[in-house]
Amino acid sequence: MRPANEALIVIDVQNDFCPGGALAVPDGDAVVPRINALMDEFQTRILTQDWHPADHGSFAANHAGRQPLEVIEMPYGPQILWPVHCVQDSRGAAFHPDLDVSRADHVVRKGCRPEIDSYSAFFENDHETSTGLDDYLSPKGIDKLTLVGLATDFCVLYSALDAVRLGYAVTIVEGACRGIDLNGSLEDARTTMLDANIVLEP
Ligand code: VGL
Ligand code: ZN
Repeated sequence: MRPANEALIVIDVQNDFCPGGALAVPDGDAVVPRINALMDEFQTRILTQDWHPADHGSFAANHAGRQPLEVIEMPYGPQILWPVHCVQDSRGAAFHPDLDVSRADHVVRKGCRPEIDSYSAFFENDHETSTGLDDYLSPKGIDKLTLVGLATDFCVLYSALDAVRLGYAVTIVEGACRGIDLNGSLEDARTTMLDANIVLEP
């Protein structure tokens, strides 16, 4: 068992990010057995859930004439437009049925406001609006995080970078993550992670 200062953060292991889902990450469901096994090792286990209203601004369908994967300028910076995914209370937003959610200590729902996307488990994409996760972890004396889940090059990456900024020591278990890999974003994400002193484990 890992010491009490460590937590496992499981990012967005939801149906829509798995094969057959609206924003399927190749081989996304393959992370589930490994993540269930990792949950045995940690005393604190957090799940995040992408949780968008139907009128969310990250959906291409909500911008006339726009297609998924086009980039638009939002007040908080560039926004990649996505297919409609993880709509609140939909089957696509539910956790993968084999993920052992019963062992989660806390669930963070993010991307709930129509006007702003949230890749990170800690802050929305304005890098200011908190999800409350840091307020949950730090009073428990947790200062070391292991991140796993979907997608490596988006929500795992941004969560890890914010965690480093907040002062956590961060490890990503690459074997328990899968990426979207848009125009080389997976390799770029690895470089960014290593530059930020994030430990990459196989
Ligand atoms: C994600 C794109 C849009 C993710 C969420 O979980 O990585 N990616 N929403
Ligand atoms: Zn999303």
